[in-house]
Amino acid sequence: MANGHESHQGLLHSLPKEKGWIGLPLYQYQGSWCHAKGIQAAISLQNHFHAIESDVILVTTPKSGTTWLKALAFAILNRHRYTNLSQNPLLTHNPHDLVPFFEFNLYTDNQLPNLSDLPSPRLFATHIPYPWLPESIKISNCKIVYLCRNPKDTLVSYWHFTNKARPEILGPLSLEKGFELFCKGITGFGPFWDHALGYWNENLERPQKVLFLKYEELKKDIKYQVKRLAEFMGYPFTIEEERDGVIDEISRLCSFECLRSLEVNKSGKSISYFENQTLFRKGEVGDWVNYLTIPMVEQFDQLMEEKLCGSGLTFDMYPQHRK
Ligand code: PAP
Repeated sequence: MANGHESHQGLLHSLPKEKGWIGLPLYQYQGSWCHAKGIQAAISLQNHFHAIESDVILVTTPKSGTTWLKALAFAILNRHRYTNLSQNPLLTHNPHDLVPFFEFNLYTDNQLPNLSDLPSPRLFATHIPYPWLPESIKISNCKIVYLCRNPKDTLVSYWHFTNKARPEILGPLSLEKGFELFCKGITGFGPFWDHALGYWNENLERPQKVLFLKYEELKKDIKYQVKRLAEFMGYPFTIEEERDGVIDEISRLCSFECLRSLEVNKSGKSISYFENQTLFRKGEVGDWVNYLTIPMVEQFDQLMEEKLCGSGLTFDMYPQHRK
């Protein structure tokens, strides 16, 4: 395990490197692609983080609904503190400011956060692939919630987002180039397939430990998925809460339309230098049909078949009737 600035630089020099999407290089570390700071933070996390049983860890690949999942988990776990909706911090804070990322916030730039005073249950988020998680997260009884999104929409969302974050001097990244990188697995914390399958397989083996959610299923029936999430985290809704419309309230508060309309999400920055408003683009299933060409779709479908064949992991690619 690397330690200190020099050994980190030494480690980076030894790794395969590719030009990333936003101008920062991505390095291939233990099978996954990541920017230099993310690798440093992941190593620091492995060395210093101690999970406790009540922790809840939210995991996603970038652009698969992280902001939504953070809002939902925060609203569910804190619902007794903020019974008056007008006082809910989600109305005045971006979800990324309420649920910290291990790699972008807590362990970035060699910080060693003191997490022992955080109220229980502690809620954290990460894009880190399963093999990079600290042992204490893997072996303790803490809970992992994984949210996945169909890879075509994830790719299109990632492409839009990174183009907004690219320095002007580099000009926009073409969709053809983004498509090529995504298919080669070169995305932040990618390959997408390995990331999703890492958590999918853990979910199959230990469903009490890892909950596997899909963006498209949240879109289809948010109330059912909110109930599922609350039960899994150990905070199920009571019959009275259900009767009083608490699930509806949380679903509405965390919806794309509601979050996007809030002042706090129209300006300012929460993750690194990314503008909050870039986190709320379209929020739909199936937007990829407006971008990918027929040859791209054919190539992608073949790749998806190869990568996911036999795993049991499937995705809805088109919008479905909502409940
Ligand atoms: P991150 O990984 O950088 O945090 P993340 O939140 O995972 O980003 O992804 C943003 C996507 O989720 C955007 O998708 P789009 O580009 O296809 O529009 C964004 O619109 C969508 N999104 C953000 N909040 C919500 C929400 N509350 N409900 C549904 N989709 C959402």
